[in-house]
Amino acid sequence: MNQPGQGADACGNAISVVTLFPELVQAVGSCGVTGRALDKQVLSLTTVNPRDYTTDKHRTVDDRPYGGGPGMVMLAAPLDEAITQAQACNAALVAEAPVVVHVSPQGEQLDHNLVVELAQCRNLVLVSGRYEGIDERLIESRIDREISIGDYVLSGGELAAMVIIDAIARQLPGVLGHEDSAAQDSFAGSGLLDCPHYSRPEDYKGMRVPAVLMSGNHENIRRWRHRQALIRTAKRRPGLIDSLIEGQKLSAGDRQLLQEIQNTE
Ligand code: 4HQ
Repeated sequence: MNQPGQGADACGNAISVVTLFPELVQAVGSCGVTGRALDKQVLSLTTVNPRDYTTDKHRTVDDRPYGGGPGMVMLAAPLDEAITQAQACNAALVAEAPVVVHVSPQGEQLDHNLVVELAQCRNLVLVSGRYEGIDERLIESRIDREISIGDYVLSGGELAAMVIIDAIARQLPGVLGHEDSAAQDSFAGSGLLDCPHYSRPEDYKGMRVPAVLMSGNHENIRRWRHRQALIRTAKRRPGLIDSLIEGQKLSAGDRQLLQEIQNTE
């Protein structure tokens, strides 16, 4: 399907989003890190509107739910055609088989590990619904995986798709500079929350920058930042610490440090 020299290597990761609001989704590609990923062609972002795959005069994409109740359901047929088109868009750019994801509160919850996994998938179709959701038969027949960005309800899947796209983009090689590489992100290396950050001025309304950060002693600075990350994670997200201990991801030194922190409270 792909010409030699084209396809996977030339085009990086291909993401195509099935959405009734393509301009909303395209906005994620118009600035910042995600914009740079498109400019550098390590990412391609296309949108397919299911409304363009309707056959009736009113271009109907939704209808009332069988069994009654409030709201509308997105019809299977236009989505079916739109997914096929989205797969064709990606296939023109990458050789890898597509993974079709439905963004939905019923899906598995997004976290750093899932983002890394999705970033390794070169061919992603994100299906973003509106109204009460999409016909279950479309999910059964066309969706490989359902992903949620959290336990709350959005008015549509577009923002969830954009969250996923943004998180993937910063994992792609060459998108972030060396300084702020994704490997240095909170979660990535250590699985801990990030340490606090400071910039000029040294004194802001009487609040001073911690002296260690002004010391020029890089080993002390590294240790202080790591300690801060541990303290914050233990205080704010004790569950994260528990899973790190369970997965044997904390060094003896870190566990010792946590003991000390607990004892000094
Ligand atoms: N949606 N994580 C689309 C969400 C959601 C979430 C609500 C998805 C409405 C139609 N998606 N339906 N949370 O709230 O992914």
